[in-house]
Amino acid sequence: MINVTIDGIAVEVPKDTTILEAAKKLNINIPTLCFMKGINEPGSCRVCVVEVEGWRGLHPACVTKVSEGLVVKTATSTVREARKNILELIMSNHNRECLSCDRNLKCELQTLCNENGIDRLPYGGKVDKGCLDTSGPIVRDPNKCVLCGRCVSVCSKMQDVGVIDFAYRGAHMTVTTAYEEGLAGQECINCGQCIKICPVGALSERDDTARVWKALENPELHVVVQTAPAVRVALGEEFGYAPGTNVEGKMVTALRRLGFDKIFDTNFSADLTIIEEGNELLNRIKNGGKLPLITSCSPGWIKFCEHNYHDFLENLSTCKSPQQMFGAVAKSYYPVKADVDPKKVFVVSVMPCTAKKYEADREEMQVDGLKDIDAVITTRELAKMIRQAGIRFAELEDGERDSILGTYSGAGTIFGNTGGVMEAALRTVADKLTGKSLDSIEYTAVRGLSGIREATVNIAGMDIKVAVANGTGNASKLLDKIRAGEAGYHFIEVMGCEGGCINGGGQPIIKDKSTTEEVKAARIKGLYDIDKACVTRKSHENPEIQKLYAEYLGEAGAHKAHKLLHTHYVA
Ligand code: HC1
Ligand code: SF4
Repeated sequence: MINVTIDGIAVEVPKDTTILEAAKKLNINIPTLCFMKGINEPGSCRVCVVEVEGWRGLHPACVTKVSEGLVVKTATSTVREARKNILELIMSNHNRECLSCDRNLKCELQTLCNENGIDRLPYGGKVDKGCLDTSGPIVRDPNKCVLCGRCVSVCSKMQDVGVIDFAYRGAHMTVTTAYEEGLAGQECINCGQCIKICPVGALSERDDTARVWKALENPELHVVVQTAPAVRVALGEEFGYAPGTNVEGKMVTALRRLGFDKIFDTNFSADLTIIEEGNELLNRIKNGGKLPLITSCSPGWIKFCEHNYHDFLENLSTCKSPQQMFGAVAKSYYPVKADVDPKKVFVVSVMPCTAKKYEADREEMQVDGLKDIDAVITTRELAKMIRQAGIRFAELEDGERDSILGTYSGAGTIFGNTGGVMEAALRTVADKLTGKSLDSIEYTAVRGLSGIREATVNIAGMDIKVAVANGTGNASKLLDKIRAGEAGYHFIEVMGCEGGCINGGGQPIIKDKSTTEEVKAARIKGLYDIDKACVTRKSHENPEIQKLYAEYLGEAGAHKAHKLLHTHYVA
């Protein structure tokens, strides 16, 4: 152990601890900007500089390791003045449209300026580092970029994509794409993890709220909405609730107040996905089909696979994602039952995911010329609409979802957690294989937050080997092992974002990034708690799903189901 003194307080820390970590142990907050533990640790922005007794100059606390007897001062006048100068220089190269910025009040740079005595901006402010990129669902504003490099690291190291990087030198340095093309023309998977890690408003999602308002105000349209599993345990954060709080009831009332004709649920179509995907898995196992079967509900993952793992395209389940399945039944089965013109049904999705905007616009995602989904907004955009409508969210009564696409099981709910799709599928497959309604339904081996999880599940005497990978970076590792013949499975779940949809690129921004893991865990717990409280916890026992098959679809995988609910992929 090493003894150090920080701001006059002695502390003992293990070897290789940084000054930043040692200070944290003493509850001393050294401000940071570029630093993101385990993801981006370049020590480049210099916001975290401190004084060390006997050492010349100032030193970045995030990368300087402690040594025996070190005496550190984190807030001397020299340190405070240096931090202020650094922040003033960063602000001089930053488009200061704070009042109208998407990140206003959640901007780390704004907080740093507030907390470090910036009350005037002595230098410039007009920045011209490139054009706004609005080519796809991920919007990039180079003039707000502060060159911290966090997005570059997330995209390359965590997601294994690497479509953005530093270019040019000195004052001309920018973060950009190859040939400075729009992100939509690149191999960007639209996961939005760069948005979430950006400390300022340089990255955001395309705002589709105007299209939704317009549809809501069009008396000719019948506007229905679905909300993804993970939205209900995160939306509350936008209104002051703790992460993981289930605000489904208030969300339903808010959606009704906004003017949606029907409030439905993606959890319902997640149950539908399980019927189709479970059937596909059993067929592939029994009939010698392509294994492992790999889940296909995460559009970021699908695009990643199409770009980088062509040899696994046949392994992907042909099932559309729950978002798309919902749209397909909302424009076929629902109009028949509700006696409305399918051409007048406008389907809005509220998703925790930015890639769902891309998925909805894929050419294959339509049936008989009707797009499954007409508009996708993120959890953040829904919060924006609620605020714009002057709705006081906390004061709302709980509302009930509508029939006939609104009832769900616990299995459909846990889709939003990494491992959830796998567990939901196993609940149904186990009942099908044994011909019984099993009581033991919690497959805890596939739960958790570790990047890759593997298990062998014995069902009706058959060993089913499964694996779960969350985040495309972890998916790469798993698929590389399979390619090298070092691993083999029957069924794999892949989600594009670490933690699954609860951590999607469209979820509320976590202002204090050091709490990210706790926030993820709380949202995960929120979904498992809902699952536990559900009367029906298996997809095939959802009465609205049973009715849909009995009255409209017929058998799983049969002609009608195939036409509406399945798709193909592009090499
Ligand atoms: Fe997801 Fe899914 S779980 S992909 O994370 O399969 O977005 O929540 O809606 O489609 O159901 C997202 C979440 C979501 C789909 C489902
Ligand atoms: Fe990279 Fe994902 Fe951002 Fe695209 S959306 S630039 S893949 S992190």
